[in-house]
Amino acid sequence: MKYLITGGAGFIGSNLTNMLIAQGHEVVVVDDLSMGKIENFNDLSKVEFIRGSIIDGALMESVLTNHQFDYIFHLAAVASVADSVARPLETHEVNYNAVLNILDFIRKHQQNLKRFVFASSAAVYGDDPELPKKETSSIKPMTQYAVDKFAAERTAVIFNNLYDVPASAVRFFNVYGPNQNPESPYSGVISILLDCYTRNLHGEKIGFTLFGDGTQVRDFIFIEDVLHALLLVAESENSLGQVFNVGTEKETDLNQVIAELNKIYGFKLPVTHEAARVGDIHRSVADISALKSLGFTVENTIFQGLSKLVEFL
Ligand code: NAD
Ligand code: UD2
Repeated sequence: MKYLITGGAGFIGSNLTNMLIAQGHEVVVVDDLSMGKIENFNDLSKVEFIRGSIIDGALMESVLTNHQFDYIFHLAAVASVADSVARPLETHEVNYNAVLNILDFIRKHQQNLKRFVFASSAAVYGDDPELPKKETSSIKPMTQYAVDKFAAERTAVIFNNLYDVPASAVRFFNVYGPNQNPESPYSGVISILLDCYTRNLHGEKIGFTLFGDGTQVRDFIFIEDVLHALLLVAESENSLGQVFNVGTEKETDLNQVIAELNKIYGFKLPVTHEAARVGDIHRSVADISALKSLGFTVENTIFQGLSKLVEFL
């Protein structure tokens, strides 16, 4: 099969690319390397890598006219909520306008596509007290990031319904695993934490900055489970035109994550507290009944996932 993965050099995209390549598929990646890294690929010689931005319409049109894809995973985005708060206009260009453009090229040029899968986010639900979040829960975006993710997933569904572009969307909760770039201050909290532990192990005295009191709750899902969910959604007939939460249905607060990592590493990480981030959500946990109806099961608890990740590093 032939796959296009936008954002394929990033965290989720590179894990997906490496898995598909290992299974013998052809993969084309478009990534501007703003967050992703070439080194994330296990074997660059097997990837058709195109360095460029998804907001470059001419580039995307040429990619979508020169290849016929079986599956497209659209993962490229300004992927951080905090980054989107700092750069709302750029976020909108990348996270919404580029998606509309790509869907329109797909409508014109990709007649044999089996599925376009759009990476949306749990951020669309906002901080509404109703938990767990179902796909039918109220949508209360609190940032430009969340507004654009919701708009783009609706556009994907509309292109499915009006123009027969086969499309589905997934709302990721908090994904963690190898290749999550810890260098950006906006990276996922688990990758930042692991970077702090590793640097302390190597003799640096690095403290972790905890925004808020650590009682914020997330539904952390390990990358292996996410890849499984992505393939299920892409390949299932019943997922056509639908949106799926991708989480574990388990709540973990940051204090628990730090306590577990202190146990795994065998020392106590120094922590300093700062005010909660603007736009931060206090509690987030998924209802994944819809994903389970496609045959999904969660294989890794947060503690199994963290142990595997620490071993991998
Ligand atoms: P990531 O930042 O590691 O990956 C995104 C990739 O997109 C990067 O490689 C980056 O270089 C690339 N990119 C950014 N702007 C681009 C542009 N204009 N043109 C081409 N490439 C561009 O993030 P990730 O965690 O792998 O997230 C993948 C997708 O999943 C994103 O759409 C993100 O919003 C969504 N998501 C992730 C999480 C999570 O927990 N990681 C949660 C919810 C949603
Ligand atoms: C994640 C996704 C985001 C969006 C959202 C959906 C990442 C990087 N971002 O945002 O794309 O889809 O989920 O709800 O996965 N924190 C600290 N110290 C740090 C870094 C973070 O205390 O150095 C806190 C942060 O304030 C937040 C929590 O950790 O309360 C999780 O932060 P995050 O950036 O990992 O993820 P989140 O949920 O903001």
